[in-house]
Amino acid sequence: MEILRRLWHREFFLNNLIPGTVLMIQKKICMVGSFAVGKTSLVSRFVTSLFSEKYLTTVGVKIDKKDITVGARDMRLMLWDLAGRDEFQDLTASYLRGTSGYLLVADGTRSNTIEAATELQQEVEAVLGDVPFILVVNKYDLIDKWVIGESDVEHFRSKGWDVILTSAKQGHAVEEAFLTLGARMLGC
Ligand SMILES: Nc1nc2c(ncn2[C@@H]2O[C@H](COP(=O)(O)OP(=O)(O)OP(=O)(O)O)[C@@H](O)[C@H]2O)c(=O)[nH]1
Ligand SMILES: [Mg+2]
Repeated sequence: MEILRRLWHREFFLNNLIPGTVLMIQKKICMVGSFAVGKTSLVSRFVTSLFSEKYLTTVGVKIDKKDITVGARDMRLMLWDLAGRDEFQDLTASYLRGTSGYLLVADGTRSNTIEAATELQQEVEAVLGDVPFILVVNKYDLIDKWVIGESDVEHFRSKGWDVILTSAKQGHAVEEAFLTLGARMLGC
């Protein structure tokens, strides 16, 4: 019995010494927002540095992972890229289970997507409670066609929201959005 106990302690000790295994914090985050705002493109830019002009709508959910470092801490993000929706559905609630934070994505060229984001945020908060999220207004490369202006962004910032303007196409501020969410989930 004593030998077994010692062996167990040795295994536990070794496991905890291997970087990236037991000590790695893992967090599930969700991409939430209307259709075609660029949720999949943001994940793809962040994980593989690639972008495609082709629109392939997401069916159900696609899960990716990416390891990041926030401060001195390594963290594994499990990225749940949900199908676009303007309204909350029961399905969303089941996908959200266990989520530690989310990117609420809108398309700067379509005002209805920011309205949908505001409503979705309330619905998601009703399920998850007060977990960190970032409002991501995407397609910054099309700024000339944006209908979401400075005052709208200020409005959300004045509510205490983090707002980040991104372009999945050009890679602008995409990493910043995910890393900021990572930092918020660690309470930074
Ligand atoms: N110009 C520009 N186009 C973008 C950007 N991000 C995404 N797109 C385009 O917008 C379309 C939709 O992108 P997706 O990433 O599939 O959007 P989604 O939110 O995942 O869509 P659903 O899965 O249907 O909800 C595609 O044609 C992309 O190429 C961007 O930053 N700039
Ligand atoms: Mg998608």
